[in-house]
Amino acid sequence: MMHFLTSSFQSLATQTGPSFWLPESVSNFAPTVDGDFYFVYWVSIFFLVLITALLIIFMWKFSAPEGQKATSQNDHNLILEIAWTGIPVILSLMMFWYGYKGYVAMATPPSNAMVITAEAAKWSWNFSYPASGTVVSGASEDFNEIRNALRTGDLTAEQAAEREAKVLEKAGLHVPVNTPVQVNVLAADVLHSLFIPAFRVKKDCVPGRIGQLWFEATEPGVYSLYCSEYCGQGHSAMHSKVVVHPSQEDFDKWLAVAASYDEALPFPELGEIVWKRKGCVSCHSLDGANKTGPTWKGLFGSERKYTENGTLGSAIADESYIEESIRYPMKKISDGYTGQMPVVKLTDKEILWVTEFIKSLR
Ligand code: HEC
Ligand SMILES: [Cu+2]
Repeated sequence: MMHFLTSSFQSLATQTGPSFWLPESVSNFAPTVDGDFYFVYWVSIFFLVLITALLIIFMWKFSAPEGQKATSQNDHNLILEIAWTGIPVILSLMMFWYGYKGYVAMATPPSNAMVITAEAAKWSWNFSYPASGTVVSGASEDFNEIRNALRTGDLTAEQAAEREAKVLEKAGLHVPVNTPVQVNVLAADVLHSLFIPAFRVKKDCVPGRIGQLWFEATEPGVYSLYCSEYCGQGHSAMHSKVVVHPSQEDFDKWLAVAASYDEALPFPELGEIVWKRKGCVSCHSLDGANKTGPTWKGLFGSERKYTENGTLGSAIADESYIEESIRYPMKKISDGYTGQMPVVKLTDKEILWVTEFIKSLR
């Protein structure tokens, strides 16, 4: 009977498109999670209706004329009491059992899963593919720009989709379809949480701890991914996309492109790509506006005041000052800022390009 119940609730949930309550349902876990949801949902509706209806009927049926004292003929009914204790206990245990079984399945990634690391930092994602050493940006900033332009009418839906597709050529979380994927989740600074609604998976990113989630995407497409733990000023902008590729070959092709820099470009342009891809964009502006970190406009060659080990100092922002600021962000803290810059591991080349980019903003 239990099996019959779950499978009938699951069949309610087998559609892959979004439903009234839930988004698209496109992972191995989605049908079971949705089945559990609808089970709890219909049990709640059933009792809400039953209890409310009885309440109203009894109020009407047993009301006495004004002034008459209330009397009760029945103060005890064994069968009724067993029923209203036993049925809820059985229902709660069923809910616990389905939840527990689902939790165990979600907490144990298969050993043949493809491993990806997702690192959350204020306020963007980085995805790395250890098998190939590739790091790819979550590109929150680009997606936000597109979203805002769509809202203000500067882009049509079609143009926005085109721009988004362009960003996704290099950014976002990419996975092949029908392949178990294990995502190790890290946090560079504060609590974040990785949430992919269409897959029904979510995992908190806790600094100093390696969390895990896994899934198998069942339908090629592009789905939302975002942070679901309030993590400060830029929290609502911390969203990205999951791209499910129709085949392993298609995914491999993407990975080769995403990993590469077009090194024929001028250094400042490569530096601008690093600024976006490695998340510097969320704290450093190019237009003179100070965000969480100082703007890069006019930074190069200017005199910087800072605190190092509690003592004040100053220096001209030259190549070595910039390199040190990137490699050891907590060493010299610029005046007017707090030590909020994460250690972002850049290659020597990337540091060179970023430096040239900052130079070009003089
Ligand atoms: C979470 C916000 C944040 C991110 C992301 C971030 N920074 Fe910073 N950055 C800061 C803050 C805050 C400071 C000033 C405090 C300090 O000196 O550490 C700073 C300072 C700097 C400085 C020194 C500027 C000065 O005035 O002394 C450089 C250079 C720099 N960051 C480069 C980078 C690069 C390159 C990246 C991307 C790989 C990056 N930052 C990512 C917040 C951030
Ligand atoms: Cu966050």
